[in-house]
Amino acid sequence: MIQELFSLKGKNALVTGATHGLGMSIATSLAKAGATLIVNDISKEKLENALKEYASNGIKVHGFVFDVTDEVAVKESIDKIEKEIGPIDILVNNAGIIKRVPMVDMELSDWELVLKIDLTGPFIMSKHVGKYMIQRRSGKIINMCSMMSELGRDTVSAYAAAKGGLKMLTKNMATEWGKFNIQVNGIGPGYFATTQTAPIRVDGHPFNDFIISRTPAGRWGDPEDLSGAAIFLSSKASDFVNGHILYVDGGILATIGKPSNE
Ligand code: NAP
Ligand code: GCO
Repeated sequence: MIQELFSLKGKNALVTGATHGLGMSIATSLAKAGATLIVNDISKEKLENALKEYASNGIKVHGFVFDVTDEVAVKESIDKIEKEIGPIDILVNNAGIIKRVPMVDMELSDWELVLKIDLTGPFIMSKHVGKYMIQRRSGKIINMCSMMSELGRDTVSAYAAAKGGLKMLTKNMATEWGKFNIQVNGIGPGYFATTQTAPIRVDGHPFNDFIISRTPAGRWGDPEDLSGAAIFLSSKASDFVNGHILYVDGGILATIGKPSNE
């Protein structure tokens, strides 16, 4: 049956930073497609609250608290998941932060923190999950890239550098691991309504109006707009898709935009 191509029944999916925002939305979609869900966050309190929210939506979730940049904690958690829950078939490297500061004013510590979480975190996670996937000759990894994997904008130098690097890390992982039947791809969301973009999305904020005018779809993305891309890149339907960044952006990367008076 053609639907089987997109079924995740019998698969275990680990999503990092999945207590809210895009991570929770993607995790929920994978669960609705049949996956057993394992979610992570750096905050124990947020994870406990999120587990209740998942449960209220009828989704049983295994929760693991760890910092994706802490290699010891990551290895311990992944070994525990593999031993006690089962093989991690799908990894979504979603956890990430942003700092919006003009580069000349950006502290080195902020630069390093963004690169550490947004780029080194996916490296650490993928390295330790990938070892198991290589043994099994099977796996799906999705890296949460960004429009800033392709374009820059004022104040997000560290984030753009990290997400640009994540795009290339995705391609390199696809290169190294394709022969082990592991597909590594990215999802590149456009501008989505989450807590991360809340500061630039308030009504009347010039950036809010700019994004709506700059996006052919004429709106901010809703986290559920990522469901199809996440299920596709996690399922058999994408078994010959490797090293691809799937942009879900309402068309913003397709256009130079139009004059404001049109
Ligand atoms: P968000 O609301 O800020 O959520 C990010 C999540 O990552 C939070 O749950 C956060 O946990 C977690 N996290 C941060 N540092 C962590 C660490 N060291 N270890 C484990 N978890 C950590 O962001 P979002 O808007 O949902 O975005 C999710 C991903 O999509 C990010 O990678 C972001 O760069 C990317 N993205 C977002 C957009 C957008 O428009 N929103 C567009 C393109 C790409 P705490 O809350 O406990 O800190
Ligand atoms: C910003 C936004 C973006 C989005 C996303 C766009 O300040 O420009 O936060 O970076 O988060 O990455 O794809």
